[in-house]
Amino acid sequence: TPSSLFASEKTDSPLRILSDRPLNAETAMHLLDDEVTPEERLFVRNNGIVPEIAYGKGLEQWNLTIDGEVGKSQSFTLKDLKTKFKFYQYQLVLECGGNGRAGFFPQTPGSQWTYGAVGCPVWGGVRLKDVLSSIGVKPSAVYVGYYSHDIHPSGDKEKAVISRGFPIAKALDDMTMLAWEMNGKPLSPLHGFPVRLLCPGFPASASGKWLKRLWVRDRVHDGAKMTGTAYRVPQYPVAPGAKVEANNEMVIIEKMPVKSIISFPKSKETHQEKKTFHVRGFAWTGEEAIREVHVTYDFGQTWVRAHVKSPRNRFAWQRWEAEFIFPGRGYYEIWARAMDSTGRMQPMVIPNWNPGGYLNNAMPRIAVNVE
Ligand SMILES: Nc1nc2c(c(=O)[nH]1)N[C@H]1C(S)=C(S)[C@@H](COP(=O)(O)O)O[C@H]1N2
Ligand SMILES: [Mo]
Repeated sequence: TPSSLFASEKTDSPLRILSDRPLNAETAMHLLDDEVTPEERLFVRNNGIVPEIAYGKGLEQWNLTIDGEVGKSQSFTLKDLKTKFKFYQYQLVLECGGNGRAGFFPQTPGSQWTYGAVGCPVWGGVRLKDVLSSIGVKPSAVYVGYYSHDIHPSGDKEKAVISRGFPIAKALDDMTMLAWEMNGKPLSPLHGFPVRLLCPGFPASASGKWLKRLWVRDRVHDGAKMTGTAYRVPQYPVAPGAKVEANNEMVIIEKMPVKSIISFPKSKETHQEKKTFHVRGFAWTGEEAIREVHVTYDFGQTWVRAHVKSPRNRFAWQRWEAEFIFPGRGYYEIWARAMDSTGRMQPMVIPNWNPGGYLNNAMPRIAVNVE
């Protein structure tokens, strides 16, 4: 039964389970050191019960219906998607809007993600734009909302677990995909088999898994977890712990902020005095690209500029690497600070407390003992 499928898949995996019903699991920061995140190291964030289609049951009947503000509603089989449109492979960051939630004080409800609700696999599929253009998008189109096959934790099959979306302009961006492959293989059950959305640069909640329907709408979508406080932040900064009026004072999260991880070395390792210290990680942003990364070993007094590689494509994370020699023995902390193409940098402390605990992009930190 679907409920027995909750946690079984990832229990011997490198992931740390935050909850098993529904399954939420993240990756330790030092296990995110691969340029391309392998499937077993990609976090899992499920709002409900994994549907049977995820395991291939009923695959022959599966299709994706697109309706609403389009020239002609149409249902696409997997074969249609595979044969009628050009295939693309893009490396795209997938990051939960709640990644880093554990840093907020006062604590906010929801899974207490630390650094690991992020990854950057290579996704294969088609551009949503090509599929939409094939049936025509009406000038009245404003937003695209997705519907999926997963089941509400209450077991009520009529109730959508999560039905979010994005503005039509984002739907028509070259990098917004309908994907059926991750790292050259069919999507795994937990990551959305047979077909999922990838809406890079937006919180991963926009990247619907186990797709059933896309509704092109003449207004902002109002499906499950689109309204109220879900995936919204206050329009203006508020004091930690403040009450915020759900719909009036909050806005839907769109672009994700500039952020980085330190993927090597692991925190709390020992390093030999006078030997060159090598540190590396990845940086990404919902904007165009990463411009610079700096690291500090003395709480922000001295900054070392990292070498930053170009991304494989827009919305892929970028490798950064730095090296230096510690001034002497002792306890050090390494902090990394990325800056993106808008000139925005990661803050030093936890920024912008908000009731949902979203968008903590404070600098990542590790400890090093130098002997
Ligand atoms: N159908 C469906 N799509 C979904 C979700 C879900 O619960 N159901 N979770 C969303 C959220 S909140 C996140 S962060 C990402 C997680 O994707 P992953 O589990 O493949 O890492 O999927 C998104 N798409
Ligand atoms: Mo998420």
